[in-house]
Amino acid sequence: MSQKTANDAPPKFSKVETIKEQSNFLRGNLREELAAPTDNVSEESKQLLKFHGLYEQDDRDQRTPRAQGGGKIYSFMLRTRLPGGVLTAEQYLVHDELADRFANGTLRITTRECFQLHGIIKGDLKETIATLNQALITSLGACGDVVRNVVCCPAPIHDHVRDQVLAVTRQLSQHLLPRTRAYHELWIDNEKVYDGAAEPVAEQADEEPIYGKRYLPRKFKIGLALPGDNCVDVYTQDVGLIAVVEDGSFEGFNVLVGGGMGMNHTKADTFPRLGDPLGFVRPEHVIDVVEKIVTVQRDYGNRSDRKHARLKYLVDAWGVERFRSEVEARLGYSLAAWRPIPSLENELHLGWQPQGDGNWFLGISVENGRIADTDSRRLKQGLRAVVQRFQPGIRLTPNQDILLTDIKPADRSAVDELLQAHGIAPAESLSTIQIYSMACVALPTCGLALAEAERALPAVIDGLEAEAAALGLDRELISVRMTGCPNGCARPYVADLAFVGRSADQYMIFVGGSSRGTRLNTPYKDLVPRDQLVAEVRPLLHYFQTARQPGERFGDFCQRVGVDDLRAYAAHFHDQPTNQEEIGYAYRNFAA
Ligand code: SRM
Ligand code: SF4
Repeated sequence: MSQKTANDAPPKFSKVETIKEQSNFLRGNLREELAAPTDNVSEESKQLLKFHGLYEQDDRDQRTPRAQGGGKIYSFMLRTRLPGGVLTAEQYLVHDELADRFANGTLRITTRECFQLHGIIKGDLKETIATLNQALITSLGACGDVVRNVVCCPAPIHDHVRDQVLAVTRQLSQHLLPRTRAYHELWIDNEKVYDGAAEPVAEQADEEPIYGKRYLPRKFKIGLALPGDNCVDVYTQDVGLIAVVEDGSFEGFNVLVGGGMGMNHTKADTFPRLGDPLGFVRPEHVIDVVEKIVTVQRDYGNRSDRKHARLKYLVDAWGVERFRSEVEARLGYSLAAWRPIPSLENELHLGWQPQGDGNWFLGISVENGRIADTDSRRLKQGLRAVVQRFQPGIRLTPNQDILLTDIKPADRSAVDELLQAHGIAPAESLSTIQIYSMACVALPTCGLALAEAERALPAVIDGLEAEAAALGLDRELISVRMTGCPNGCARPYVADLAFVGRSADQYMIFVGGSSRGTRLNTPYKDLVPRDQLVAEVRPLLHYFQTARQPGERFGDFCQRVGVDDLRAYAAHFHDQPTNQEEIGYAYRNFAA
C-alpha cells in the first residue's frame, strides 16, 4: 500500500516507523532479548513489546540519584485487552493471582476498561502471559500503533440495544486485531491459543490486511456510547459511535471522528480535540465504515512526527468534509446524515441495579482504579472473596470502577456483608466529588509523568469535599480529573475541573468542561503547587454557590461566566473573609 501525507509531500519516516517495518511483523530481536540475562531490552524491542501489551518501566521511587549513577530497577507493565471491559469470574481470579505472584500485588483498572499489572520482571513475562492465555485473555494490541481496547458501556442491563452494542464492540475488536503470529510464537511457543477473537478464527498468517507492515502511524481508539449514556467519553475517541434508537428500534450509529486528548504544554500545535460528526451508519455497515476510517489514517496519518500522528490532526488539517469524502470513496457509497439523539450523561453505574433478567449487578467505586489492600480497606481481598464465593461476571468501567454482575437477589445481602467485612464502603456513602473523580497512574511507574496523580488526588479530593460540604455543594456533580502530565490519560480536558501535571508538584488548573463529556475545558491557572490546588478552587466554588443559575452545574457555570470573570472574582475573593455568612457579601461586592 502506498504511503501518503496530508499535503502529498514525500514522506520522511520517524525512527519508530523503521522499527515497525523491519520487525517482521512485530518479532524483531524479541526472542533473543527476552532470553538474554538482562533486566531490560533495547530501544527497538521496547517499541515492539508495546504491541504485545508490554511497557518497559522502572520504579521512579527507587532510582538512585544521578550523582550516584542514576541507576534504574527495570520491570514491565502488562495491559490485558478486555473488549467492553468484560471478564468472567475465573479470568478475574487469574489476574488477581498473577498480581501477587509476578507483579506488585495490585491490579489497576484503566480508563479504557483494561487491567494493568505493574512491576513484572523480564524473566516472569512469559509465564504471566501464558497463564493469562490459558484463561482466554490476550494482551496483543493492548498497546502500540494499532486499534486499542474497544470500549463500550459496561452496564449489564439486558436490552436489545445494549446487547447489540456489545456485539459490535466485540466484532470491531476482533476485526481490527493484529493478525501476526509473533505473539503466539513468543509467548505461547506457537501453540494455537486465544487471540482475542470471540469465535475461533482461521489459522493466522503473517500478513496484516488492514494494517500493513508498518501498522498505524499511532495508537487508535474506538468507543461506543448508548443513547443518553456517555460513560465512554465518546467525543474523546479517534472514532466514537453513538447508538441511535428511534421508536424503540435500534437503527445504527452516529459516527464521530478525530477526538483525542494528548497535548504538550510547550507545543501550541498539539491540542485536545472533540470528535466531529461524520454521519450515520446502519449496524450491518459499521465494521466496514470503521475499517475504512482506519485505513484513511493508515495511508494519510503523519508518519514523520509522532506528536502529530493521531487521527485528530489529520481530521483537523483536512476538515471533516474532505475526510468524509475520502472515507466514502473507499466505501463506494455516501454516509447518511447524523441523526438527532438525546443529550448525554456520564453514567457511573454504581450501587445495586437490576439487570432486567431477574438478577442484579453491583457497581463498586474503586479510587483511581487501584485494586489494593490497605489496613482499613482490603479491596483486593474483599473482591477476591466475593468472586470466589458468588462467581459473578465482572465488568470494568471507563471511570475506573468495577461491576459485579449476575448476582441473584437472594445473595445481595451476603455480598454486602462480605464487602463490608473488608472495609469496602458502598458507593452511596461516598461523596459525589469522590465517585466522579479519576487520576491516571503517573508516578512511580509512568516514565512520562511530570507530577503525581493517582497518589496525590485522594488528598486533594478530601480538601475539595470539605470545601463543597461547607458550601452545601456536597451532592453537586463535579467531575474532577488529575493527570501527571498533559498526555491526558484520565481524559482531563472534558472534566468540569482538571489538574494537569506541569512540573514536579505543580499543575495547570482547567475549568469549564462538561461532566457529560461533550465540551473541552479551558486553562484557568498555571504552575499551581499541589498544596495550593484546593485553595485555588475555593473561590470558584464560592462564586458558583452564589451566582449559579437554577440547576446549573459547576462546569457549565464556569464556562458561562468565563475564565476572566472567574479570575477577577478569585482575585477579589482572596482579599475577603471566607466565612460562610460573608460569601454573599463577597459576591455582592465583586458584582458591584
Ligand atoms: Fe495513556 C501513554 C497509562 C488511557 C493518552 N498512558 C501512556 C503510558 C503508557 C506511558 C508511556 O507511554 O510510557 C502510561 C502508562 C502508565 C503506567 O505506569 O501504567 C499510560 N493511559 C494510561 C492508563 C493506564 C491511565 C489510567 O490511569 O487508566 C490508561 C490505559 C488505557 C488502556 O487500557 O488502554 C490510559 N491514555 C489514555 C487515554 C484515555 C483513553 O484512551 O480513553 C488517553 C487520552 C486519549 C487519547 O489517546 O488521546 C491517553 N497515553 C496517552 C498519551 C498521549 C497520546 C497523544 O495522542 O498524544 C500517551 C503518550 C504517548 O502515546 O506518546 C500515553
Ligand atoms: Fe503517564 Fe501522563 Fe498518562 Fe499520566 S497522563 S499515565 S503521567 S502519560
